Order: sequence, then C-alpha cells, then structure tokens
Amino acid sequence: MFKAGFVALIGRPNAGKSSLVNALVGEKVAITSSKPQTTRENILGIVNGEDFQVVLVDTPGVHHSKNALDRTMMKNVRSAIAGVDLIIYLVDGSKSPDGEEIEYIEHLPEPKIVVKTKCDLPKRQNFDCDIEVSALAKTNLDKLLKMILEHLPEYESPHYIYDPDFYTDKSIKFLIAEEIREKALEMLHQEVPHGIAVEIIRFFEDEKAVCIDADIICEAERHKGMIIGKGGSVLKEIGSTVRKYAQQLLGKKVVLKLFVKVEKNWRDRPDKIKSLGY
Ligand SMILES: Nc1nc2c(ncn2[C@@H]2O[C@H](COP(=O)(O)OP(=O)(O)OP(=O)(O)O)[C@@H](O)[C@H]2O)c(=O)[nH]1
Ligand SMILES: [Mg+2]
Repeated sequence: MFKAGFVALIGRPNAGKSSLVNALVGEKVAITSSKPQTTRENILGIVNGEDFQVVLVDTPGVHHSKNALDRTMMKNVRSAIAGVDLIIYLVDGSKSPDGEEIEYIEHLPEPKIVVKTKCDLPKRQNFDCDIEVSALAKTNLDKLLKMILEHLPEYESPHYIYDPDFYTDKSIKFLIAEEIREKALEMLHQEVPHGIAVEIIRFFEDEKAVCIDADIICEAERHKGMIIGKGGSVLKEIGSTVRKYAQQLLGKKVVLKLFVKVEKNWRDRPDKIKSLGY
C-alpha cells in the first residue's frame, strides 16, 4: 500500500516549524531564525519513501496582524489548513502556551497531531501533547513520520503527487532570495529584520558562471545604512555567505551583486506584497 498526502505545520512564530520541515525532508527547504515571523509564505517540503510521499506545508507563524503583509501571511495559514489531509500543530517546547493558543488548537479541524518542539532544551512546561520532538537533535522524527503516515490516504499503487526527484515546490531563485533574507535576519536587529524583503532582479547564466543581482528592500533610509554596515561590512558578509550557498546549489561559479533599496511602508502596500510573491 502506498500512502500520500498533504500535511500542514501550524504554530506560533518561532515554534520551530521550518526547522522541523527541514529535518524531516533532510534538505534546507525553508530558512529559519531566532527572530519571529521568519516564514512569510507556504513552502512545500517533500519527503519521499519507497511506499509514501508526504508533502509538508510550512506556514507563517500564527500572530495578530498589524499590516497588510501580516494579513497576507495569515491568509496563507488559513489556506494551508483548508487544503490538507492532516494538521500538525507545533507548540514551542520552551514556552507555556497561553489560553488563546490552547483555544486555537482546540478549534483546528481534525485530524491533527499536537507536537511539542525543542525537546533537547531543558523543559519549562508540561503541556499535554501527542509527541515531543527535536529538529536539532533529530529526536523522534521517525516516530512522528509513522504517526503522520497513519493519517494519510492509501493507494493500491505508487501515487506520487510531485516528482520524487524534487524536495520542494520552490525555485532556485526563491531559495537564494530567502538565503539572503536569512543572513540579513541573523545580522540585523530590532525593527530592521521584519521590514526586509529580497527580490532577485537578474539571474543570468552562461557557460562559466551564474550572475545574480538582488535587491534587499527595506522600509527606511536609516535601515539602509545598517544593512550596508560600516564600510559595506554587513552587505559584504551577507554577499559572501550567500554566494557560497548559491555556488553549492548551482554547482557553478556565482557572481552575486546586492543592492539596498528603500521602499517606504511596503508592508502596507498590497501591490508590493503581491509582486514580491507573498
Ligand atoms: N534547541 C532547539 N532549537 C530549535 C529547534 N527547532 C527550532 N529551533 C530554534 O527555534 C528558532 C525558530 O525556529 P524556526 O524553525 O525558524 O521557527 P518557525 O516556527 O518556522 O518560525 P516562523 O517562521 O517565524 O513562524 C530558531 O532559532 C531555531 O534554531 C530544536 O529542536 N531545538
Ligand atoms: Mg518558519
């Protein structure tokens, strides 16, 4: 019997959804960071086996909306919930869920599995859940996969929803843009990271190299200075890390040029949000 289906990973910002998707897929599908609200759109991570294909849907963290980007992110969560065979709700194992979160979990449609994450950390809460996992220490991942398969539709013959050679639905361009955003999230603080978006404006390949130009979009002139850094140091570090990543991904020399652009209040502009693909 072959099992195949869609599984949405839902939870508060920073709960560990993207880390768990990456750990289950065994490839870096989604960027992660210690700053909340890292993931902005639904990203598929495909786990392939001889007799199964699990399509994981990584989603943005559930939070109260303050702007148009937040509202788009929450729309992405709702559409993920509506279109899957199973919901996995992730509770951050290092924090106690509040009443609002418990009520949210109760109202999620069945079937669902409640997972406590980050079980490698010293426990600080005793919330009742179906299974505890650690994406970093790779604890209980096989057990979770088994639980997932129990809930998926069964087929008499192989039923691959996606080509099993792929581990995500996202393009190389997307992965590189996100890698730039991840490095920026890591290096920048306070209000800057949340106001950043990345747009690949040129992607040109010849026999010798791939030339990539990307805009790092921010919300204010003062943010631009912080992203560039003293003598260009921050931008240089982002560029050199991401260039190495892109070279590995493409198996070719990469020439990466980064530009910083100010787009005031872009997070409140639905047209800009749409053109960025969120
Ligand atoms: N110790 C430990 N840390 C973890 C684990 N899983 C995730 N983290 C950390 O938790 C933070 C958030 O992880 P993400 O995977 O980005 O969380 P997320 O739920 O996708 O967050 P959003 O995209 O913002 O909603 C990062 O700093 C991760 O390194 C884990 O199993 N153990
Ligand atoms: Mg995420």
